[in-house]
Amino acid sequence: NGPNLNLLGEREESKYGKTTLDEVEKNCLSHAKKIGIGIEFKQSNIEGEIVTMIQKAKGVFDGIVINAAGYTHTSVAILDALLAVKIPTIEVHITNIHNREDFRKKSLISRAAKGIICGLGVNGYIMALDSMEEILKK
Ligand code: CA2
Repeated sequence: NGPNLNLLGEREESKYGKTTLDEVEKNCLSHAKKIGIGIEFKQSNIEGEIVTMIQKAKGVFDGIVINAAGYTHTSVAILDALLAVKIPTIEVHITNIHNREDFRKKSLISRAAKGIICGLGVNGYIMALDSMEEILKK
């Protein structure tokens, strides 16, 4: 989770919903347990920290689910990190980035993603876990 997602459920509720990031984390942890996968849930407002998280995932995690938030549209560094680690990646967005401002329509990180889930609210994270479990099983 990228910048400002720590504000989830506290501001801009009409756009991003009422669920807090802590609640999204709890829901993901309990769903992961249910489908038999282990996850770590992380957030940073700092681009370089996200790059480091991705680099450190190599050899530790089998998959990455990422909502890079505002960095989705700007970060060559996050794209390069995802391309470098070659870990199956699913991109998630709470909102439909294609029916918002033009600058949100382009995701730089999609090039490294197996698939994208957007516009389905925070339930997109749960769907991404299910899809990741399917991908890893194959
Ligand atoms: O729809 C998404 O999940 C986004 O990744 C959210 C980003 C936005 O820049 C992307 O274009 C689409 C923004 C995350 C900021 O989240 C906030 C939550 C509550 C209050 C303010 C910001």
